[in-house]
Amino acid sequence: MRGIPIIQPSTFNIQAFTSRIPRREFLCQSALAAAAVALLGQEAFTASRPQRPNVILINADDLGYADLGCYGSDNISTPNLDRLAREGVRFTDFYACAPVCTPSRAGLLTGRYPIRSGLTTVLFPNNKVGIPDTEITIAELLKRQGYSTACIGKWHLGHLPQFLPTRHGFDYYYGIPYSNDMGEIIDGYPNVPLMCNEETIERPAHIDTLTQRYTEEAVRLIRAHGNRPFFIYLAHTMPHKPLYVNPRFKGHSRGGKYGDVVEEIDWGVGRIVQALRDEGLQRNTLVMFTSDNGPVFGKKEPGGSADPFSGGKGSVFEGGMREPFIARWPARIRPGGVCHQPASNLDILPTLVTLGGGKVPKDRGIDGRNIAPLLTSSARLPDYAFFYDVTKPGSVPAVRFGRWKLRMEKGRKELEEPQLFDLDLDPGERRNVAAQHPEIVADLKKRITAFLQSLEGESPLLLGGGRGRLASSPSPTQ
Ligand SMILES: [Ca+2]
Repeated sequence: MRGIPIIQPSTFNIQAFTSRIPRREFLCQSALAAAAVALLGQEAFTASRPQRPNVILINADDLGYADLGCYGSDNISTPNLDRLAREGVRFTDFYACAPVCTPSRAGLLTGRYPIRSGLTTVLFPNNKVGIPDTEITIAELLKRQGYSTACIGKWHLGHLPQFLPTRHGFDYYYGIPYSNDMGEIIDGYPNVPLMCNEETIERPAHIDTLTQRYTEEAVRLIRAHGNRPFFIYLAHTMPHKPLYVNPRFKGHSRGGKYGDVVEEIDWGVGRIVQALRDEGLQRNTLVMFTSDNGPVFGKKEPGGSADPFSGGKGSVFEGGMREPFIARWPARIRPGGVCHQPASNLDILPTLVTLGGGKVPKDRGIDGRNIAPLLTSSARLPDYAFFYDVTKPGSVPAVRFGRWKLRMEKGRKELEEPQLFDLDLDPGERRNVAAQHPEIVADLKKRITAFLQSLEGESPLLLGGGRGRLASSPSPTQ
């Protein structure tokens, strides 16, 4: 690990790893070795479920809808992601469930709107809260089906031990526990820890090489695969600001510094796909790529693009929550598909759990649905309502059903009259057509009311709800 001193030694809580740490400086390598043992599998994988895929779920941070070549970027070159899309399916109407990091990731990993888990606002290093034990993550559900599980990258669902990935279904963790801007600058980097399992192994994390190191960790785990299926959740730290550029990629892109960091992520995707190919795993590995929320536009630093949408990170305009989503799985997904049906990162849990041979929990509200038919065929699923940024009790800022979007708020302020947009004709949400379609407005309002009623009795809000706390936070960004 580049000879950087280890700041905060402690012991792993994961029993499988505890006896395998000979020396502190080899912490991560030995944890990797232990993870490799886990991936090799102590229990024989029964051949009764041969079609269950390995899964690599890549989640970028603050990547805009239009920041990839296959989503229209003309100055950022992403040949590996473009190829992933050509060889799989690309969604045009895919949403993150929230426009900022923590709630979006909570929704992704639990399949539930953030208000259900209480993870409704961005967590900061001084927060003492995190993902509740009562939540069930994708990793926990896949683990029950015999999967080996690893989380690489930004977690952001609580940095205290009881909230870390290793306590929520992941056999292995390597990454930063919150955003890369959350700390004073030391030695040129924000004072953010890089962790391996529950140890800090580098502080401040040298952010400029994290994309590369995350990629190499994923590749090492792939190479250590055994007979058990695996799930790797790779949550890149970039292109969340402050942007740090790997020297290898400096000046790489026509899209400037921002383009450089996106192109490095793309390079990493290529490395991972190549590793799958080398190991003979590419046919039955489902690789998914998306982002947690929309772009931050450049003032001090260049930012991404959400064209043709309005708004960016933090907004319930489409630009804040509409994201790229690509899925490639040669065994089941035919190449070259483009899906226009709305879907969201809440759907990933039910989809993966079903493909993994499990069942979604029945004892709680799961808001996503299994979208495997959209991945593996040209079928349409029945339309259903997607609610934007469900993080406040008693209201939602917007809902989408089919082509229609009803917005109840603008800039976090409740509108006197809701506004209706036809996203097929007006993706930039510039023409309010509520007056022309009162029946659609009424129908969508009814859906909101029914949805809010269905949430009654849900878990109490962990963080107090709303964004007031976020707005008053002294930390630099979300
Ligand atoms: Ca983010």
